[in-house]
Amino acid sequence: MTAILNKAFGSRRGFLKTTGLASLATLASAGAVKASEGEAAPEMTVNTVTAAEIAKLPRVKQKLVEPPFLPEHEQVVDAQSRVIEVTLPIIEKKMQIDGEGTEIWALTFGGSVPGPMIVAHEGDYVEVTLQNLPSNVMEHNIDFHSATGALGGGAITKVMPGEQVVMRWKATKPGVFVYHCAPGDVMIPYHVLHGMSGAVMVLPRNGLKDAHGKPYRYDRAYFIGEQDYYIPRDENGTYKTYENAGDDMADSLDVMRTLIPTHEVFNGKVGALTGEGAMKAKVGETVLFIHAQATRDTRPHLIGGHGDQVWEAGSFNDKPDTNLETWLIRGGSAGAMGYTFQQPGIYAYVNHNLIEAVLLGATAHVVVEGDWNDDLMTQVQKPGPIQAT
Ligand SMILES: [Cu+2]
Repeated sequence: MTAILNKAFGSRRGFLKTTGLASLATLASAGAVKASEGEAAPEMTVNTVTAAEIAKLPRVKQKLVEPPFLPEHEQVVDAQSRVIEVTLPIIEKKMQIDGEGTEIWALTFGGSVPGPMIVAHEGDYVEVTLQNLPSNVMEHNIDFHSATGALGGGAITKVMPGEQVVMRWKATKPGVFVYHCAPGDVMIPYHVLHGMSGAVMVLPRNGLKDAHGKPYRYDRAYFIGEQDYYIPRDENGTYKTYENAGDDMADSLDVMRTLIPTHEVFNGKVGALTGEGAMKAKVGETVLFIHAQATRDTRPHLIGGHGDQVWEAGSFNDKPDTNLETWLIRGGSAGAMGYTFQQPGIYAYVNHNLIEAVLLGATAHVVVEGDWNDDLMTQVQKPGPIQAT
């Protein structure tokens, strides 16, 4: 782990300077960096000028909502940076993850898997109040891939049950990004594979641009968080249940080591985004789909549609790819795809590893209303007996 940190931060010394005193203690407690190697404790440096300037910025309270929905936001804003305030409660809760009643003690940001989307604009500050509810049993933190320094904030946000911490990061890079819990060592995969990830969208201040550099606006946006689960089975092959959060630790780490998920789902459970939960759109509307997977590669595909504009790796500074049939979301990243619907009907939005889509659960639906376009497709002849030609 120390070697990994050295690589990431150039040197251990540089890393410690970056993260400051508080994180030294938290990292030492996680066993990642030993605090007793003779180095003086680094001093916390506070840029008072910047702090004073930030204090004068307008503040916006963003009410987070359960995915697939996004919080209310503007696509285009003026040059004035804002401080976006969000409160993110951590909730450990038992959840059913399929139609057969399979359960997991999920570890969640905001009570949902994935955690809620946070939306900001480039140059804004995001001020996060992270609350570890008193009813929880585990220590948690948050690593924002959109943030710079201190393990994405993981080093300065460790909170025990009953505690809260407030941290602020500057949105310097426009794009879509994963955030996740990363409390150290085996707890990192354990927490993330129990649901503890979400996403951030940092929009350019003047909004998105398409592949030709023209303004690109969406009528709706949805957040699809894909989650792999590794549920332990008993000797009869039945999925096991546990009394408390964390009780499945040893068993589930054993299943994770196989790298074979028992479930691969969108938004927490099999069928979360089908039927009542299906996403909705109208013919002619442009819909932005943000797709995140915190650990595993996935390959979204809209059956019957296309990826008109695809920011596959998630950076809005990059020119989007166009007219893709399937795109890749690297494990540990988020990507965005915009599509203008041309036909009504029920579209399946899937992970095009079809085993994962159909057998493991990675399928969503988009119900689209509007008029059918015969020019784009029509059934020339109904099914009937084969005729001689
Ligand atoms: Cu956690």
